[in-house]
Amino acid sequence: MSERRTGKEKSWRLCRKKPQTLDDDSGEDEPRNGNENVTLELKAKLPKTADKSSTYDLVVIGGGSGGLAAAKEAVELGAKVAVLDFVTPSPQGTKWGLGGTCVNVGCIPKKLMHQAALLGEAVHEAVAYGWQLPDPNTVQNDWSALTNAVQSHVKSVNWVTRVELRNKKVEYLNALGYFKDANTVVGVGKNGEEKLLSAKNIIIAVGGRPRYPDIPGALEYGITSDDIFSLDRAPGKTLIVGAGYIGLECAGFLNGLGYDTTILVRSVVLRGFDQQMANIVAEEMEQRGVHFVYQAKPKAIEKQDDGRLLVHWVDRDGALHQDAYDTVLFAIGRRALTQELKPENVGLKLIPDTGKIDALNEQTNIPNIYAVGDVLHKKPELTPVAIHAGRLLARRLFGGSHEKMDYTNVATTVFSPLEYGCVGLSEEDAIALHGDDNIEVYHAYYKPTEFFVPQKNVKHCYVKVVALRKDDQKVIGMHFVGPHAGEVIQGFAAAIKCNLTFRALKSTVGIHPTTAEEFTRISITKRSGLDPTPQSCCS
Ligand code: FAD
Ligand code: NA7
Repeated sequence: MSERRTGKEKSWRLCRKKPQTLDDDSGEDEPRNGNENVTLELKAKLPKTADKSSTYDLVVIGGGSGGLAAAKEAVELGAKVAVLDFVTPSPQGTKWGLGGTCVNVGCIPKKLMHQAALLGEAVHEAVAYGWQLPDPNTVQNDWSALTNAVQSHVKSVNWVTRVELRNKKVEYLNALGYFKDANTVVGVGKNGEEKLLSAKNIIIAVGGRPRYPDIPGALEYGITSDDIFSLDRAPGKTLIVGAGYIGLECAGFLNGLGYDTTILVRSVVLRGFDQQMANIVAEEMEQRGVHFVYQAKPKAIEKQDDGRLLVHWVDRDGALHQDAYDTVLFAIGRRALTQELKPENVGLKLIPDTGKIDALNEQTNIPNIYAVGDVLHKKPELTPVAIHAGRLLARRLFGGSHEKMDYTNVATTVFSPLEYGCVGLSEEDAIALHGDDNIEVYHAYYKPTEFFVPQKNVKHCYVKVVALRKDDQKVIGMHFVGPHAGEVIQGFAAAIKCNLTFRALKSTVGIHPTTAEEFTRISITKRSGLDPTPQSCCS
């Protein structure tokens, strides 16, 4: 473990020569595919490193959510830190700047596209509220304007991130890192030039990239979430392969933007999530026009003479089907980028198949090598998880802290058109863990006030609380399908962290009229068999 720095050393750090100037062209901030019109002109530069070798308290491989959080925290605590970040272009040639998945090809562009789709829906609602608009059915989204706007924002975040690293004196290298030995990382720049970085501690924060199925045509013609947010043409009729978090979200916003969208579901929707809630989400999406093909696996993709993609798939009975699409997007899970680190050079153990790292308290089997974020085995693949774990790890390494990351009760939200937020256990996991007799499930359908005037379908607005049956009924899971689910569930996640009981939830006074208050009004147990449908908005 690294020693802590004293206050004296800290002031030395603050006075030492600035480690970097942004004066070497990395070229990584050039416009992406089809976004030559991106207005923000960035002249970002790589730090000029005079030496071919340097020594650090901490080298972080991967400048995404977890790596940057750890690096910034470590530097605040007086450590000398370098971060390597490098994006290998996708098979379709898409690349991006500093900041990792969330900022460039994940949470942020996804939420912006989700918002774009919600606004399209709002146009129709606005008319019911008296807004005088052109016929909403003639209103269309301009894909190129949307991707340009999204990419402009992403570029601005890339830039701010680089400036922040410079200001905080974190040394940044646009280089692909691999292990030479347990204390040496080799950084390979774009031009192939190698730099050695010696480090007392190394954090692996390389995240993952989308997987492709091993079928003919997948790599040539398919795209993934790496490409969709900067696609240089409107996606048109789209097939999404995979019905996990990313597949459903992409299908949701593409359908909302007006594109004919189909999801190929191998087994179930949103595996790992509460299946009753997952099916409500899917049913709601289906009602909006998303097509679901269940129990189907892709077999091949061919390019037709007209440029469209002919997709062949097999159903559960082995029968073959085909249809033509303009875009095929794979969302079949992500691969950890650990093989590229040359783990064999240090004896780093990886989980076979997934390449993930099983690290107790983020420490790998090599004592001075740590890992945070999406590379971790059986940990939630979420940005705030990576950030929190990275920060706590840096505090333990350089700040004398003993606080460990708690990976339980992490809230999340699927940004499907009608969002699904949850925290804690699913109903089935709660039953598996505690037994049916020891679990009480409360549930209710509800009617958001804002849905009445435009006569929006309330059929799928549903809340569920999973509690233990004994004593004050500790709440162990909360599930919400409805508008702004993420905003609703976040505060309840804090309550669960504070050992929320059903009794405390029921004694909480709601805010009326909101959808979050439905959790405070919930009273019908599934066990009772009573109808959970409300008679009025205020019943
Ligand atoms: P990353 O952010 O992936 O960063 C790793 C970085 O390391 C990358 O820049 C990579 O290029 C770089 N790298 C890899 N190998 C090397 C190497 N050898 N040398 C140098 N650099 C390397 N999470 C949420 O919380 N909310 C959401 O709404 C959400 N939506 C998502 C939507 C999509 C479409 C996707 C794909 C993900 C989403 N996520 C969301 C997940 C979130 O993006 C990840 O959990 C998070 O980015 C993980 O952070 P990380 O630091 O582990 O890795
Ligand atoms: P997930 O959540 O692992 O979902 C992957 C989906 O793809 C899931 O429905 C799988 O079906 C399906 N899948 C997996 N392999 C195949 C193949 N070969 N063919 C067809 N379908 C397949 O991954 P995501 O990419 O959606 O999300 C990853 C994380 O990113 C997520 O946890 C968020 O936190 C952010 P299955 O259920 O296995 O049958």
